[in-house]
Amino acid sequence: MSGTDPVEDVVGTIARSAIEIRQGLVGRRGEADEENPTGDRQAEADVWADELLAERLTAIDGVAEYASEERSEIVDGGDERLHVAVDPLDGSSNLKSNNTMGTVFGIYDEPLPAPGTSLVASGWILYGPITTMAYARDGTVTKYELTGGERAVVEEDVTLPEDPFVYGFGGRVPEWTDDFTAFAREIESDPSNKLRYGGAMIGDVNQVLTYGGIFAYPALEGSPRGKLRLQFEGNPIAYLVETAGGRSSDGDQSILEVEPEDLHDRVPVHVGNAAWIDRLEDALA
Ligand code: FDP
Repeated sequence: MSGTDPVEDVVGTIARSAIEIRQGLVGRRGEADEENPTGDRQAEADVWADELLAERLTAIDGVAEYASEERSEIVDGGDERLHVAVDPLDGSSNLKSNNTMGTVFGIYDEPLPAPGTSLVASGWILYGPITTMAYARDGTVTKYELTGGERAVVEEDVTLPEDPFVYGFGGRVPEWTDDFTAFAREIESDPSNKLRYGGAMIGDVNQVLTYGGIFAYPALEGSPRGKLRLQFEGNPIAYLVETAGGRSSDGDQSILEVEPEDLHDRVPVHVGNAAWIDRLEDALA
């Protein structure tokens, strides 16, 4: 496929495929007999959505590489400019209980693994009661509703609301560090703040984009790099939240500044309103 704007071709293809992915979840809710490269058990739908996106995205003129959380090797698309990293089904452990999930994408202009500073666009699809997309490019975030092959703009120039009040923190509480626990207790102790945690990063980050607040999957005692993957999850959501006027942090610096060593690197993730991420970094310092 070749249009005049390969970034737009990639995003359009993901948006159209998302409708099919959503429909294709029916009948694919079982477990595959495999683990992904970071050791998570894969659902049948993870493997299927990954194969569908790999085939479609590498067929686009302008796509040099396709990489995904669900496969160890990068798929080579030829000598082109864009390097696409995807989490085909984020939160797929929610499939069994029929709860929220998403598809996350980052479009880099450097070979993978690449730092978040080389992202040219990123976004996510949210499979909620309806299917929506949040998309960051050229310094602006747009929200869409996806129906059939179409995408309809519902909000342009999206920014995080000024008065944050939702929070969602992943990882087992006994495994949080003392400093993170102290920060979480401080946020919880304010009666105007509310817990919003659904177990799928995209659902939880979309709460923050909608109402203002913070989402974190922090460093854990037994897992100092946390759980979430830098290329496929940390960078794309950091890029979008920062474009919407928020901040991201690995505990110390913007996630976008983290230099990757391996395609499947993990990173502690904290994203949200700047004032809360500032407080978090002070608490972890
Ligand atoms: P999942 O394993 O279901 O795909 O990175 C994946 C992710 O879900 C995130 O969407 C979610 O925020 C996190 O893992 C949940 O992890 P825990 O099971 O440790 O709570």
